[in-house]
Amino acid sequence: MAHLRKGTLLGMGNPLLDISAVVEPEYLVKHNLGPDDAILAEDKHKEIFVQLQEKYKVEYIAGGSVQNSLRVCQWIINQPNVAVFFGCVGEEKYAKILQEQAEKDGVDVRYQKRKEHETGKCAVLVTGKHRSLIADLSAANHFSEDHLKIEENFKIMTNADFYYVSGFFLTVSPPSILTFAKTALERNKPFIMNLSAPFISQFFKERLMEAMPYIDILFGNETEALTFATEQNFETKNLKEIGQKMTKLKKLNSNRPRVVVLTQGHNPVLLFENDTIREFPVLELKESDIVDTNGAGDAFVGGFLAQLIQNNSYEECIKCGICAARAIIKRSGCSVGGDFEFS
Ligand code: 26A
Repeated sequence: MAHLRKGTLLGMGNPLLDISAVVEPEYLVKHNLGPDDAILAEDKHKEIFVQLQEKYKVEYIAGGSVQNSLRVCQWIINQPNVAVFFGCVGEEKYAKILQEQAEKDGVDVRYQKRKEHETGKCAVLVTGKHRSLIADLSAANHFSEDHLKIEENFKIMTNADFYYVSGFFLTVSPPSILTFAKTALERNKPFIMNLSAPFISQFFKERLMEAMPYIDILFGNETEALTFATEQNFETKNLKEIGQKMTKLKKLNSNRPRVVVLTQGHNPVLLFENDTIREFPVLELKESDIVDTNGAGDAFVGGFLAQLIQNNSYEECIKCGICAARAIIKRSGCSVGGDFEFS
Protein backbone atom coordinates (compact mmCIF):
# COMPACT_ATOMS: atom_id res chain seq x y z
CA MET A 1 0.00 0.00 0.00
CA ALA A 2 1.21 3.49 -0.85
CA HIS A 3 2.44 5.68 1.98
CA LEU A 4 -0.31 8.04 3.12
CA ARG A 5 0.31 11.42 4.69
CA LYS A 6 -0.75 11.94 8.32
CA GLY A 7 -3.92 14.00 8.54
CA THR A 8 -5.10 13.09 5.04
CA LEU A 9 -8.62 12.40 6.31
CA LEU A 10 -10.35 14.65 8.84
CA GLY A 11 -13.59 13.58 10.52
CA MET A 12 -15.85 15.35 12.99
CA GLY A 13 -18.70 13.86 15.02
CA ASN A 14 -20.02 12.71 18.38
CA PRO A 15 -17.62 10.51 20.34
CA LEU A 16 -19.86 8.11 22.28
CA LEU A 17 -19.32 5.16 24.57
CA ASP A 18 -21.64 2.36 23.46
CA ILE A 19 -23.38 0.43 26.20
CA SER A 20 -24.57 -2.65 24.38
CA ALA A 21 -26.85 -5.47 25.52
CA VAL A 22 -29.02 -8.15 24.01
CA VAL A 23 -32.62 -7.44 25.08
CA GLU A 24 -35.93 -9.16 24.49
CA PRO A 25 -38.20 -7.60 21.81
CA GLU A 26 -40.77 -6.78 24.53
CA TYR A 27 -38.26 -4.42 26.09
CA LEU A 28 -38.30 -2.32 22.90
CA VAL A 29 -42.09 -2.38 22.78
CA LYS A 30 -42.26 -1.26 26.41
CA HIS A 31 -40.17 1.78 25.58
CA ASN A 32 -41.88 2.48 22.30
CA LEU A 33 -38.73 1.83 20.28
CA GLY A 34 -38.35 0.33 16.82
CA PRO A 35 -35.83 -2.49 16.27
CA ASP A 36 -33.56 -0.35 14.08
CA ASP A 37 -34.05 3.11 15.52
CA ALA A 38 -31.30 5.70 15.95
CA ILE A 39 -32.60 8.52 18.12
CA LEU A 40 -31.60 11.18 20.60
CA ALA A 41 -32.35 10.25 24.21
CA GLU A 42 -35.17 12.18 25.86
CA ASP A 43 -35.82 12.30 29.59
CA LYS A 44 -38.09 9.27 29.35
CA HIS A 45 -35.18 7.19 28.02
CA LYS A 46 -32.85 7.90 30.96
CA GLU A 47 -34.06 4.81 32.82
CA ILE A 48 -32.92 2.58 29.96
CA PHE A 49 -29.29 3.36 30.73
CA VAL A 50 -29.84 2.44 34.39
CA GLN A 51 -31.82 -0.72 33.64
CA LEU A 52 -29.29 -1.94 31.08
CA GLN A 53 -26.48 -1.73 33.56
CA GLU A 54 -28.50 -3.23 36.41
CA LYS A 55 -30.41 -6.02 34.70
CA TYR A 56 -28.57 -6.97 31.53
CA LYS A 57 -25.15 -8.20 30.57
CA VAL A 58 -23.65 -5.08 29.05
CA GLU A 59 -20.54 -4.49 26.99
CA TYR A 60 -18.79 -1.12 26.86
CA ILE A 61 -17.48 -0.43 23.37
CA ALA A 62 -16.01 2.68 21.74
CA GLY A 63 -18.71 4.14 19.48
CA GLY A 64 -19.92 7.29 17.79
CA SER A 65 -20.62 7.01 14.09
CA VAL A 66 -17.74 9.02 12.56
CA GLN A 67 -15.20 7.79 15.07
CA ASN A 68 -16.24 4.22 14.18
CA SER A 69 -15.71 4.88 10.48
CA LEU A 70 -12.28 6.37 11.09
CA ARG A 71 -11.25 3.45 13.30
CA VAL A 72 -12.28 1.01 10.57
CA CYS A 73 -10.47 3.08 7.93
CA GLN A 74 -7.31 3.06 10.07
CA TRP A 75 -7.61 -0.68 10.60
CA ILE A 76 -7.59 -1.21 6.85
CA ILE A 77 -4.80 1.18 5.89
CA ASN A 78 -2.71 0.16 8.87
CA GLN A 79 -0.57 3.35 9.02
CA PRO A 80 -1.20 5.43 12.14
CA ASN A 81 -2.67 8.93 12.25
CA VAL A 82 -3.74 9.20 8.63
CA ALA A 83 -7.21 9.93 10.03
CA VAL A 84 -7.78 12.74 12.54
CA PHE A 85 -10.95 13.09 14.60
CA PHE A 86 -12.59 16.14 16.21
CA GLY A 87 -15.38 15.78 18.77
CA CYS A 88 -16.19 16.70 22.36
CA VAL A 89 -15.94 14.56 25.51
CA GLY A 90 -15.96 15.02 29.29
CA GLU A 91 -12.93 14.54 31.48
CA GLU A 92 -13.80 11.33 33.37
CA LYS A 93 -12.70 7.76 32.87
CA TYR A 94 -15.08 7.21 29.92
CA ALA A 95 -13.32 9.92 27.93
CA LYS A 96 -10.02 8.16 28.62
CA ILE A 97 -11.42 4.80 27.54
CA LEU A 98 -12.69 6.28 24.27
CA GLN A 99 -9.46 8.10 23.54
CA GLU A 100 -7.28 5.07 24.33
CA GLN A 101 -9.41 2.82 22.16
CA ALA A 102 -9.39 5.18 19.18
CA GLU A 103 -5.64 5.81 19.51
CA LYS A 104 -4.92 2.10 19.82
CA ASP A 105 -6.80 1.70 16.54
CA GLY A 106 -4.56 4.37 14.96
CA VAL A 107 -6.85 7.42 14.90
CA ASP A 108 -5.28 10.77 15.80
CA VAL A 109 -7.89 11.96 18.32
CA ARG A 110 -8.14 15.69 19.03
CA TYR A 111 -10.99 15.98 21.52
CA GLN A 112 -12.40 19.20 22.82
CA LYS A 113 -12.91 18.63 26.57
CA ARG A 114 -15.73 19.87 28.80
CA LYS A 115 -15.21 18.93 32.41
CA GLU A 116 -18.69 20.15 33.39
CA HIS A 117 -20.31 17.47 31.19
CA GLU A 118 -20.14 13.70 31.06
CA THR A 119 -18.83 11.92 27.98
CA GLY A 120 -21.70 10.96 25.69
CA LYS A 121 -23.06 7.45 25.66
CA CYS A 122 -25.27 5.37 23.41
CA ALA A 123 -27.55 2.53 24.51
CA VAL A 124 -27.38 -0.24 21.91
CA LEU A 125 -30.35 -2.59 22.28
CA VAL A 126 -29.64 -5.69 20.24
CA THR A 127 -32.50 -7.98 19.16
CA GLY A 128 -31.34 -10.62 16.67
CA LYS A 129 -30.04 -8.86 13.55
CA HIS A 130 -31.38 -5.51 14.69
CA ARG A 131 -30.02 -2.78 16.90
CA SER A 132 -31.84 0.18 18.37
CA LEU A 133 -29.64 3.16 19.24
CA ILE A 134 -30.46 5.76 21.86
CA ALA A 135 -27.80 8.44 22.11
CA ASP A 136 -27.32 10.64 25.15
CA LEU A 137 -24.86 13.12 23.67
CA SER A 138 -24.00 15.02 26.89
CA ALA A 139 -20.50 16.50 26.32
CA ALA A 140 -20.62 15.66 22.59
CA ASN A 141 -23.46 18.15 22.30
CA HIS A 142 -21.21 20.94 23.57
CA PHE A 143 -18.70 20.88 20.73
CA SER A 144 -18.08 24.42 19.62
CA GLU A 145 -16.52 26.01 16.59
CA ASP A 146 -13.76 27.44 18.82
CA HIS A 147 -12.11 24.05 18.56
CA LEU A 148 -11.47 24.63 14.86
CA LYS A 149 -9.81 27.97 15.58
CA ILE A 150 -7.09 26.55 17.84
CA GLU A 151 -3.91 26.96 15.83
CA GLU A 152 -2.97 23.29 15.75
CA ASN A 153 -6.48 22.20 14.75
CA PHE A 154 -6.79 24.96 12.19
CA LYS A 155 -3.59 23.68 10.60
CA ILE A 156 -4.98 20.15 10.51
CA MET A 157 -8.21 21.42 8.99
CA THR A 158 -6.52 23.45 6.28
CA ASN A 159 -4.21 20.58 5.35
CA ALA A 160 -6.63 17.67 5.05
CA ASP A 161 -7.42 16.12 1.69
CA PHE A 162 -10.81 14.61 2.62
CA TYR A 163 -13.47 15.89 5.04
CA TYR A 164 -16.07 13.62 6.60
CA VAL A 165 -18.97 14.59 8.89
CA SER A 166 -22.08 12.66 9.97
CA GLY A 167 -25.60 13.94 9.54
CA PHE A 168 -25.84 13.26 13.28
CA PHE A 169 -23.48 16.17 13.88
CA LEU A 170 -26.08 18.54 12.41
CA THR A 171 -27.81 18.27 15.79
CA VAL A 172 -24.67 19.64 17.46
CA SER A 173 -22.74 22.29 15.52
CA PRO A 174 -23.96 23.34 12.07
CA PRO A 175 -21.47 26.26 12.02
CA SER A 176 -18.57 23.82 12.43
CA ILE A 177 -19.95 21.69 9.61
CA LEU A 178 -20.19 24.72 7.34
CA THR A 179 -16.63 25.71 8.22
CA PHE A 180 -15.47 22.24 7.16
CA ALA A 181 -17.60 22.41 4.02
CA LYS A 182 -16.32 25.83 3.01
CA THR A 183 -12.71 24.89 3.69
CA ALA A 184 -13.15 21.81 1.50
CA LEU A 185 -14.73 23.89 -1.25
CA GLU A 186 -12.00 26.57 -1.18
CA ARG A 187 -9.34 23.91 -1.36
CA ASN A 188 -11.21 21.85 -3.96
CA LYS A 189 -11.19 18.76 -1.71
CA PRO A 190 -14.10 16.33 -1.26
CA PHE A 191 -16.61 17.12 1.48
CA ILE A 192 -18.34 13.90 2.49
CA MET A 193 -21.52 13.49 4.53
CA ASN A 194 -23.88 10.80 5.74
CA LEU A 195 -27.66 11.03 6.16
CA SER A 196 -27.09 9.08 9.42
CA ALA A 197 -30.72 8.53 10.48
CA PRO A 198 -34.25 9.32 9.29
CA PHE A 199 -34.79 11.89 12.06
CA ILE A 200 -32.05 14.08 10.59
CA SER A 201 -33.93 14.52 7.28
CA GLN A 202 -37.17 15.07 9.22
CA PHE A 203 -36.24 17.38 12.06
CA PHE A 204 -32.95 18.94 10.95
CA LYS A 205 -34.00 19.49 7.37
CA GLU A 206 -32.99 23.14 7.03
CA ARG A 207 -29.54 22.47 8.45
CA LEU A 208 -29.10 19.47 6.18
CA MET A 209 -30.12 21.42 3.09
CA GLU A 210 -27.74 24.22 4.02
CA ALA A 211 -24.88 21.72 3.93
CA MET A 212 -26.15 19.90 0.82
CA PRO A 213 -24.66 22.23 -1.85
CA TYR A 214 -21.20 21.47 -0.46
CA ILE A 215 -21.58 17.70 -0.42
CA ASP A 216 -19.39 15.84 -2.92
CA ILE A 217 -20.13 12.35 -1.64
CA LEU A 218 -23.32 11.45 0.23
CA PHE A 219 -23.98 8.16 2.05
CA GLY A 220 -27.29 6.80 3.24
CA ASN A 221 -29.22 3.59 3.74
CA GLU A 222 -32.61 2.82 2.23
CA THR A 223 -34.76 4.06 5.11
CA GLU A 224 -32.78 7.28 5.36
CA ALA A 225 -33.07 7.85 1.62
CA LEU A 226 -36.82 7.18 1.62
CA THR A 227 -37.37 9.61 4.50
CA PHE A 228 -35.22 12.23 2.78
CA ALA A 229 -37.26 11.82 -0.42
CA THR A 230 -40.56 12.23 1.42
CA GLU A 231 -39.33 15.32 3.26
CA GLN A 232 -38.02 16.88 0.04
CA ASN A 233 -41.25 16.10 -1.85
CA PHE A 234 -39.45 13.94 -4.40
CA GLU A 235 -42.77 12.19 -5.04
CA THR A 236 -41.17 8.80 -5.56
CA LYS A 237 -40.36 5.83 -3.38
CA ASN A 238 -38.08 4.33 -5.99
CA LEU A 239 -34.50 4.28 -4.63
CA LYS A 240 -32.98 4.62 -8.09
CA GLU A 241 -34.96 7.75 -8.80
CA ILE A 242 -34.24 9.10 -5.33
CA GLY A 243 -30.49 8.61 -5.70
CA GLN A 244 -30.49 10.33 -9.08
CA LYS A 245 -32.46 13.25 -7.73
CA MET A 246 -29.98 13.57 -4.88
CA THR A 247 -27.07 13.86 -7.31
CA LYS A 248 -28.91 16.70 -9.05
CA LEU A 249 -29.59 18.90 -6.02
CA LYS A 250 -27.71 22.20 -6.13
CA LYS A 251 -23.94 21.78 -5.85
CA LEU A 252 -21.34 24.52 -5.46
CA ASN A 253 -18.16 22.79 -6.56
CA SER A 254 -18.63 22.18 -10.27
CA ASN A 255 -15.22 20.51 -10.63
CA ARG A 256 -16.72 17.14 -9.77
CA PRO A 257 -20.21 15.65 -9.83
CA ARG A 258 -21.94 14.69 -6.59
CA VAL A 259 -21.68 10.98 -5.93
CA VAL A 260 -24.43 9.28 -3.91
CA VAL A 261 -23.98 5.87 -2.32
CA LEU A 262 -27.04 4.08 -0.99
CA THR A 263 -26.82 0.84 0.97
CA GLN A 264 -29.77 -1.47 1.52
CA GLY A 265 -28.78 -4.21 3.94
CA HIS A 266 -27.97 -7.40 2.05
CA ASN A 267 -29.43 -5.99 -1.18
CA PRO A 268 -27.03 -4.39 -3.69
CA VAL A 269 -25.26 -1.12 -2.92
CA LEU A 270 -26.24 1.59 -5.40
CA LEU A 271 -23.74 4.12 -6.73
CA PHE A 272 -24.99 7.22 -8.50
CA GLU A 273 -22.63 9.40 -10.52
CA ASN A 274 -23.64 11.76 -13.32
CA ASP A 275 -26.50 9.92 -14.99
CA THR A 276 -25.24 6.44 -14.29
CA ILE A 277 -26.36 3.98 -11.64
CA ARG A 278 -24.15 1.07 -10.74
CA GLU A 279 -25.15 -1.85 -8.52
CA PHE A 280 -22.78 -3.86 -6.35
CA PRO A 281 -24.03 -7.17 -4.97
CA VAL A 282 -23.71 -7.99 -1.29
CA LEU A 283 -23.35 -11.63 -0.28
CA GLU A 284 -25.77 -12.39 2.52
CA LEU A 285 -24.03 -13.54 5.70
CA LYS A 286 -24.96 -16.85 7.28
CA GLU A 287 -27.27 -16.38 10.26
CA SER A 288 -24.68 -18.09 12.46
CA ASP A 289 -22.00 -15.56 11.44
CA ILE A 290 -24.02 -12.55 12.58
CA VAL A 291 -23.08 -11.20 16.01
CA ASP A 292 -24.74 -7.79 15.72
CA THR A 293 -25.24 -5.15 13.07
CA ASN A 294 -24.15 -2.28 15.34
CA GLY A 295 -21.61 -0.26 13.37
CA ALA A 296 -22.17 -2.04 10.04
CA GLY A 297 -23.06 1.18 8.23
CA ASP A 298 -20.14 3.02 9.80
CA ALA A 299 -17.81 0.19 8.81
CA PHE A 300 -19.05 0.41 5.23
CA VAL A 301 -18.07 4.08 5.18
CA GLY A 302 -14.72 3.28 6.84
CA GLY A 303 -13.92 0.71 4.15
CA PHE A 304 -15.01 3.08 1.40
CA LEU A 305 -12.85 5.91 2.77
CA ALA A 306 -9.82 3.63 3.12
CA GLN A 307 -9.80 3.20 -0.66
CA LEU A 308 -10.95 6.72 -1.52
CA ILE A 309 -8.01 8.34 0.30
CA GLN A 310 -5.70 6.19 -1.80
CA ASN A 311 -7.45 7.59 -4.87
CA ASN A 312 -8.74 4.17 -5.84
CA SER A 313 -11.85 3.75 -8.00
CA TYR A 314 -15.39 3.96 -6.61
CA GLU A 315 -15.77 0.30 -7.48
CA GLU A 316 -12.84 -0.52 -5.21
CA CYS A 317 -14.23 1.82 -2.51
CA ILE A 318 -17.60 0.05 -2.47
CA LYS A 319 -16.14 -3.44 -2.52
CA CYS A 320 -13.94 -2.56 0.44
CA GLY A 321 -16.92 -0.97 2.22
CA ILE A 322 -18.94 -4.16 1.81
CA CYS A 323 -16.03 -6.25 3.03
CA ALA A 324 -15.54 -4.03 6.12
CA ALA A 325 -19.26 -4.13 6.98
CA ARG A 326 -19.21 -7.94 6.78
CA ALA A 327 -16.23 -8.08 9.10
CA ILE A 328 -17.87 -5.80 11.69
CA ILE A 329 -21.18 -7.71 11.65
CA LYS A 330 -19.21 -10.78 12.74
CA ARG A 331 -17.97 -8.88 15.82
CA SER A 332 -19.63 -7.23 18.75
CA GLY A 333 -20.11 -3.50 18.08
CA CYS A 334 -17.63 -1.68 15.90
CA SER A 335 -14.51 -3.46 17.15
CA VAL A 336 -11.45 -3.78 14.97
CA GLY A 337 -8.16 -5.66 15.36
CA GLY A 338 -6.18 -8.42 13.71
CA ASP A 339 -5.59 -8.46 9.98
CA PHE A 340 -8.17 -7.01 7.63
CA GLU A 341 -8.76 -9.28 4.68
CA PHE A 342 -9.92 -7.48 1.58
CA SER A 343 -11.20 -10.10 -0.83
C1 26A B 1 -26.81 12.22 17.34
N1 26A B 1 -26.85 10.79 17.38
C2 26A B 1 -28.15 10.18 17.58
C3 26A B 1 -25.68 10.04 17.22
C4 26A B 1 -25.63 8.64 17.30
C5 26A B 1 -24.40 8.00 17.04
N2 26A B 1 -23.29 8.68 16.71
C6 26A B 1 -23.40 10.00 16.65
N3 26A B 1 -24.54 10.69 16.90
N4 26A B 1 -26.53 7.67 17.58
C7 26A B 1 -25.89 6.49 17.51
N5 26A B 1 -24.60 6.69 17.19
C8 26A B 1 -23.53 5.71 17.00
O1 26A B 1 -23.82 4.95 15.89
C9 26A B 1 -23.01 3.78 15.98
C10 26A B 1 -23.63 2.68 15.16
O2 26A B 1 -23.73 3.06 13.84
C11 26A B 1 -23.40 4.72 18.15
O3 26A B 1 -22.51 5.19 19.14
C12 26A B 1 -22.87 3.46 17.46
O4 26A B 1 -21.52 3.22 17.75
